[in-house]
Amino acid sequence: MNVYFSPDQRLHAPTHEVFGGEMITPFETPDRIDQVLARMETIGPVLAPRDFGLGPLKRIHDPAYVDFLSGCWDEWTAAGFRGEAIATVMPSHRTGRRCPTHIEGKIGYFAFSGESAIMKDTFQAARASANAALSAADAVSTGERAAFALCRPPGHHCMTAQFGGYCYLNNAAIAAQYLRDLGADRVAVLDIDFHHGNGTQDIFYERADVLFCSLHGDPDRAYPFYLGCADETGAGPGEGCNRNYPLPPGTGFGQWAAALGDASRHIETFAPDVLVVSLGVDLYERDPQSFFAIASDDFTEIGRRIGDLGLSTVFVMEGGYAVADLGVNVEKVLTGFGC
Ligand code: 6XA
Ligand code: ZN
Repeated sequence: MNVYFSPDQRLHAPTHEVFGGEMITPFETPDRIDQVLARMETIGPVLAPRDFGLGPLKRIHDPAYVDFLSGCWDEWTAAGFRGEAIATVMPSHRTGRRCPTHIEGKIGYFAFSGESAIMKDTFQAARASANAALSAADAVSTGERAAFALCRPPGHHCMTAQFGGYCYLNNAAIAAQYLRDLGADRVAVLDIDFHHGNGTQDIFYERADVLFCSLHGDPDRAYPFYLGCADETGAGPGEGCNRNYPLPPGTGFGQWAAALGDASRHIETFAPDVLVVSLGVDLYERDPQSFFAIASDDFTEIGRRIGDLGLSTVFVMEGGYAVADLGVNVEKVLTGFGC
């Protein structure tokens, strides 16, 4: 299968992340991409994404948010700030009804989580990452069985108008909407990243044309904490089109696969024209962010079971921070799928 990646995706490289009250070296670094690229020879050609412009981004994201992202760094430095741009003051529901003019207020208005920095080329890198997802969607819409978007920065936490969790544009949601716009009647998004895809859920929560299924660490104990419970099943026309599988610490392959089996039945009933997989491999037992017990060899079986759905499939890379094993685990999913 084709792999889509642009060197511009390396341009976002913050030097720090706020974690446990400390400034640490970020988990989400450009060298994650290199580990995956190094294993792509068995998968297929690595191709440069096409530039789709801002149109498909604004089908998902609020235009004011896209404008904020593109101008954030210039406004931050013009305000005299010298570090990377991070949100330290976020709106409460009672005060958050207008976007302030000053960038310190603006960045908090457009953030839901404070660990993620914006720097000079963050928007350019995030756009390139979204273009990779769009290019993979394009390939599948023109007849390829599957394609892999090696996205980075990742996307599934990003809301219509809020960044966080290392995500600045929601690549999977942008790809799903693009597939709808190209004529797919129904799109299913299966999110297997260790973290709940709160952004993707929120974006499609009231829609009946996009099914969202997510398997993840129980948000009672895991990021993003405030969404991802089993009783979040969609609303309005989208009632029943959102399925969450929060799983406890120590979850091994058997328990995880049972949840995948249930999600697969919902996907089969929904009968989508195409599947988008938010492919995080941070569910791995050696991942520093995971509390699951999923072994490296389990990834082959995970890929095989996704392939058994028999759907045209767009894989969109999300998290994964056990950097040494990252490429191998992604390769196992894609070879298990059968590329
Ligand atoms: C911040 C954790 C961000 C999680 C990022 C991720 N402490 N999401 O991998 O899928
Ligand atoms: Zn994750």
